[in-house]
Amino acid sequence: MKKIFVLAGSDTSGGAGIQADLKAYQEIGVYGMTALTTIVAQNPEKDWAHEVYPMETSTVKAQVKTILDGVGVDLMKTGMLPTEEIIHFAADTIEKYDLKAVVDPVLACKGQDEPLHPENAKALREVLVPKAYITTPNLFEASQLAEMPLISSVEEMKEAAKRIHDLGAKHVIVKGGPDVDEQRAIDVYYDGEEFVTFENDIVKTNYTHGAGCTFASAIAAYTAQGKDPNEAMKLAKKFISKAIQQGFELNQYVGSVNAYANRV
Ligand code: PXL
Repeated sequence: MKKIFVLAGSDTSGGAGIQADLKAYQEIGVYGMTALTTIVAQNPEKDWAHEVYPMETSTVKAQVKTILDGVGVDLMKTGMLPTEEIIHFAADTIEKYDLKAVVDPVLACKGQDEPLHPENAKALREVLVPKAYITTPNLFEASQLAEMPLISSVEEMKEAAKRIHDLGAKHVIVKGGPDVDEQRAIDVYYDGEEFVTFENDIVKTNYTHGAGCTFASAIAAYTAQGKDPNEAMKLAKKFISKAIQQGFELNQYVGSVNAYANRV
């Protein structure tokens, strides 16, 4: 059994964050271990506003010690990292244990185009993304990492992918969205030599909570199983398409993707 260590936040509502990782790993057949960096709660009295409760850095470090000194892993994956200190710790961990890392550079929850903390974008750009084997920014995150205005075309996605590769990330996957194309789900892959563009029809649904996390988690799982990044991305794209097709409502505010869809 291949093992992945996820350093990410808990999405209390269950579709994104560490919950998305564990569900995707279970479906794909990889063993997941988690070090929790922060807890995101959603407030039903405030239109489902996301409230973020970071963990103490010492608590994060204790979990990482359990996993890396106590067990050992084939791959590390990062998601929401709430403070500069934890971002630096993630980068140091990759270095110290010589890990292959999939970095999902989470800056905000869906629909919120303000980074949780602007200094985190800088730390991701300067210390963590340069150590990534694969990084998977969405359009907003890619624009922040590449220091570009908000991306709205495939050409700009490619330019951002190139700039992020120049930071040091070996493989860059920029996840598309309706700001680029309302009909097609377009993702751009770049490895420093060639661009590969992946396109699917967009599934008309609002039940997409957790889509970005689940896609990145599936890429991590296939990579841990030995697939190269391009192949991992193709398989992950199939995985997330099915999960989106069978997304479902949680409440009046949100619906989640459904990783289980890949079994049926
Ligand atoms: O989708 C980004 C994301 C990542 N991680 C956690 C989250 C969210 C969005 O809700 O809660 C923990």
